[in-house]
Amino acid sequence: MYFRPLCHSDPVRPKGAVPLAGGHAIWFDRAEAITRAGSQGIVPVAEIPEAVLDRLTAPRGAIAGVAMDQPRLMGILNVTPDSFSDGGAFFDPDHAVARARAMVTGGADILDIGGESTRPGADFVPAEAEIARVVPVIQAVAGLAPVSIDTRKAAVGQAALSAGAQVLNDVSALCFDAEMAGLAAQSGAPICLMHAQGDPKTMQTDPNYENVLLDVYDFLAQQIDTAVAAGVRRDQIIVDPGIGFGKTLDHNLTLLRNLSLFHALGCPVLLGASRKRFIGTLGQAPDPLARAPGSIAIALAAAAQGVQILRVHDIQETKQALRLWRAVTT
Ligand code: HH2
Repeated sequence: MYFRPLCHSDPVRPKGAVPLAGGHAIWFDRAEAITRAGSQGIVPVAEIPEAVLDRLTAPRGAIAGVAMDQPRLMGILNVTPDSFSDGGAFFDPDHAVARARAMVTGGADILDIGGESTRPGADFVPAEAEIARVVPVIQAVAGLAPVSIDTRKAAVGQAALSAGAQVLNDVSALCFDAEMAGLAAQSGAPICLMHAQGDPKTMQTDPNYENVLLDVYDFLAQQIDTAVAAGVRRDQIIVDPGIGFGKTLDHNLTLLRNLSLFHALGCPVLLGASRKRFIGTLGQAPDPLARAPGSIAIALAAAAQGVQILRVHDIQETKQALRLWRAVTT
């Protein structure tokens, strides 16, 4: 049985309401009980097994010194020639550093730096080339904010940590490079485990699931166990359902409507939906650069479900929206 907390942010809480993940704004007093046969209805908090309730309510530890008690912003910095929305714009290290500064000034809590596009159809980048792209930028910006390295490769992760990065962001959740779990364990760096079905090159060809929500949940639970078995501390693991990675529009929407389920994994939840294709489709915005309003709508919907880290391109705009959201929810 799975339990999806029904999240509220109303300042008045009923008796028996409990905080979601120890956060300030979101609480719940009921959850939807789910099995693979379907929804089993809504149950009060008292009927949620103690171990599950503990995971749903326990405060999360800080990630690279950033407290996880409210939604935090991870600013995207793609040092690539071919990323789907900003490919080439920050390939020049000087442009990348200027962009990082602007994002920190705009309110980014963490900077996520990547040297390999993982958009659908993207070409593989060898580790040496990826290192050459990201290391100079990490060295230049590591003093501004905690840096996360967006890579599937342990060699790149190692070089990035040596250059001053503090967080590993693995969109393959340890499936691409077997050395990644060991690197996280030995370095003590927090690691984001993201669900993807298939490889970027082919992942959008024919994604299919028995039950997208529960399949993604079970996969993340399994990869948390793999990481913990390799010596990674559970409180240093972040989970991410991987919007757009081997998912149709309906798959993405099902995950987004049910994000709060992932809190039962007991780890901070990260969401990367910014400017992605489904926002263009539903928001009628073919140009990825025109997708900030839709991206912000999704960020607020995720914040309302207690998501702790929002990975976004448009930092200043999202920060403003979150400030206003908080002002009327607390
Ligand atoms: N999405 C992208 C890359 N890295 N990491 C996490 N944890 N979650 C995500 O959703 C995620 C990610 C793809 O987006 P982007 O970096 O904007 O583009 P590209 O892969 O083309 O560089």
